[in-house]
Amino acid sequence: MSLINAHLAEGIGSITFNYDFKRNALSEAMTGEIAAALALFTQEGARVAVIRGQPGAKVWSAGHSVDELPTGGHDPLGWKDSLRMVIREIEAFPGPVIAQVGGSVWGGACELVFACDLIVATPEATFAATPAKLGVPYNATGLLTFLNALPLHLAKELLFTGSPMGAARLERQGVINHLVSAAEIDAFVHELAKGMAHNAPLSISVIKEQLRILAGAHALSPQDFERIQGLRRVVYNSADYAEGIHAFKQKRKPIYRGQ
Ligand code: KFV
Ligand code: KFV
Repeated sequence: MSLINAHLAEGIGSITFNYDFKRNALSEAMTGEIAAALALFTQEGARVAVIRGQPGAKVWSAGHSVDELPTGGHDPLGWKDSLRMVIREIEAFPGPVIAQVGGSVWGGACELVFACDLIVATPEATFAATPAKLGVPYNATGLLTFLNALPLHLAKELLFTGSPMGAARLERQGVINHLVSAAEIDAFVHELAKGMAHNAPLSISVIKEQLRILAGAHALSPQDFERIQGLRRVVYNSADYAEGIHAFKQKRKPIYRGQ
């Protein structure tokens, strides 16, 4: 069974999540299919990609597959982690990627949306960034995605509370490009995509890559990098991290002790 539906027409590639029984969690299999679809779209000369949920789905995506967050001293968000890989594929896609969002968005799926080039959401969509609910030490490039998409205090509120934030508030802050009703969002996104698909693709792809490089141009000394990795290691080696993952699997509230 396919976890996504991929479709390419008029230079617009669309990826529709089809993994509702696990609430479109971004498992290795799921992110692998997204990456393969983006690669196929690139090969077929697609100008724009759209990532979307099924119409009417209550959950857009439940985020990283908690089953695949490693315990036992391994970095949960290392270079080869499936979420990290799919974020890089979205950034590397040579045209605009539009996130078309309805329903709730959780954890790493918030980052996936924020990594897209444009965001169109229904007024009912919500975003909850939940690493602090699970005890996960988010990684530096992942936080940079938040930092480049949101004002600092809004990013902190999302990450520290782990509570759902409504799309209207994010639209007012310029995080979401457009709020469109569920009845009209398909047609709206199609028009938006079509407009960009008719523009010069080389101009767009090089501007996108320049913006990525410029937005990521933060000098980090080897010492600071090692400090960040060391701090994160303490978190993923902690009893709290193991507790967060176990509690999720046992469908109960975690008890955190700060160690
Ligand atoms: N990973 C793995 N399995 C998941 C999952 C996830 N993130 N989210 C849901 N599932 C499974 C769940 O265990 C259940 O499986 C099925 O999907 C339906 O979920 O085998 P089972 O028991 O049928 P339900 O029953 O929970 O669905 P629902 O009552 O509709 O609630 C939906 C939702 C999204 C509110 C709930 O599933 C939920 O809270 N999911 C976790 C959301 C979350 O905190 N995600 C963050 C994951 S960690 C992350 O992304 C990162 C990078 N980070 O740093 O924290
Ligand atoms: N460069 C050279 N000539 C220009 C020009 C421009 N950007 N914009 C207008 N003209 C000339 C036009 O050729 C015409 O000359 C006169 O100004 C009046 O323009 O010798 P002509 O034929 O009389 P119209 O007739 O086009 O005026 P109007 O009907 O009032 O329309 C105005 C406007 C602004 C909507 C239209 O001229 C237009 O679309 N201009 C081009 C707008 C544009 O795309 N600019 C971006 C340029 S490229 C750029 O800035 C950069 C850095 N970039 O990277 O793309």
